[in-house]
Amino acid sequence: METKPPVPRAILVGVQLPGVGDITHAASLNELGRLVKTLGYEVAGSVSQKRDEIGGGTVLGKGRLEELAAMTGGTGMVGTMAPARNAKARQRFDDADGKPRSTPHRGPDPQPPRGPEFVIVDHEISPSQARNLERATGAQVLDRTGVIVEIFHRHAHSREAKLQVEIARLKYVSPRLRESSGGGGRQQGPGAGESDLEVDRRKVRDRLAELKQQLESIQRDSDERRSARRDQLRVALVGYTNAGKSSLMRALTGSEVLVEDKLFATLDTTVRALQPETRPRVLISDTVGFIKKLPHDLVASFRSTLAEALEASLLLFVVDASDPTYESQLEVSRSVLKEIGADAVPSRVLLNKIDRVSEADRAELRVRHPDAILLSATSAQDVAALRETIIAFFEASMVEDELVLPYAKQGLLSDVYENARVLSEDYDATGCIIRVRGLPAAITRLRRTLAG
Ligand SMILES: Nc1nc2c(ncn2[C@@H]2O[C@H](COP(=O)(O)OP(=O)(O)OP(=O)(O)O)[C@@H](O)[C@H]2O)c(=O)[nH]1
Ligand SMILES: [Mg+2]
Repeated sequence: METKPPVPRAILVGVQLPGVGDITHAASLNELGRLVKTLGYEVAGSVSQKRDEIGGGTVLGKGRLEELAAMTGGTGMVGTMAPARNAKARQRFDDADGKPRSTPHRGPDPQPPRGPEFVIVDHEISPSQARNLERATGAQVLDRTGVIVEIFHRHAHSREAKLQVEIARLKYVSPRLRESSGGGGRQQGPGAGESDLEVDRRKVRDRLAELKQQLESIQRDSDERRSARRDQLRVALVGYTNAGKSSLMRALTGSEVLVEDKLFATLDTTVRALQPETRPRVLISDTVGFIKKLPHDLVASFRSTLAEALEASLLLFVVDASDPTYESQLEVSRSVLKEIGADAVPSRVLLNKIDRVSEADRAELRVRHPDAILLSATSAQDVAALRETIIAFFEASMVEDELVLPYAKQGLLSDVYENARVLSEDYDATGCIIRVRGLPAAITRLRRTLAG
């Protein structure tokens, strides 16, 4: 028999605040469910309540809290008499009769029946609210930020992304550190006089400083790489998570980037040349996706990953047009880009996954977004048309000019071919006279290299 660990189960908790419509509220909970599934948990149910604010000790009112506790097998009580969660030897209760299902400390139970182990709140909650909810439900409590940070943690591949996520994670975890339950708190030796909690916090601070230093040195390298690409033709695919950025990246560049029906499949920026290659070539970058209520620290830490987008000449805003909340996704993407200062870059909206949209809805999309491009990443024809649009965009800002390549510098000819389109080559006494078409900045740089 297979001995796979059981899939953890989670109950979602949402509070519908004044001004938030039913559809938006439901979509947000639905998205939280997808995030939770991305973590590998099963969604076992949800509890939601209309309230004026998220404030208050337990997020939910008393009645809803009891309802939630009944689902997880908790006591529903927050008082200090209620047992705080203890991950290893937690007492589990049957949903129906409230009796313990297994006696703790009796060794592994082969198939212990269990209630959902996680309660996941669709808002950012305070450490004390989390603690109270844990007491009442007997489950481990995470909020939306915690889930996103955890997904980022699992999906980060490059060293830069890993460092960025580790920083965001420590910033998230440190205020949630609490006095470890195991005894005294005071200790001997270095750091004597500090409580365990103070020691933990100091370790976190030291680690954060160390990580930031490492990140800065990596970022210096990638800044250099980026500035070397500055006068190249660059397009960044940006937009909401799962919109199809990586699918378009694959289709446009023939690269094997990861495409998955998961939120935050991509965390690292990938840069590849548009295929079939153009002269000068166009570089496309695939970027990390955005999401509603993206934790601020993550936005800040991904600023450098998104610097790629900032320096692009053209942003392609990818939107999943088959998603009923696509308008708000577009809004979120715009506001994140504004936050990182990329709102001045020329952009085009790509309404993707149009193959899933009915003819009537397509007509409406065209009316609402007359400047947008309707397409499907799965259609070769649509992708070819997008390629033409990209080329035309750059073509419009290109100029024709003449460069002189002295005979002594023939080695630089490949540099010219890389960065501009060569229209003709003529030879005279001074060297090679090359007529080129390219971006003004690229031509200026080439002229400087050839003369210097
Ligand atoms: N039907 C249809 N599905 C698509 C289209 N484009 C992408 N998908 C699917 O949508 C899912 C997400 O696609 P990705 O390309 O990974 O999306 P992404 O924007 O890179 O997502 P993240 O990296 O998570 O931010 C995958 O299951 C794709 O196969 C499309 O035009 N039509
Ligand atoms: Mg992706």
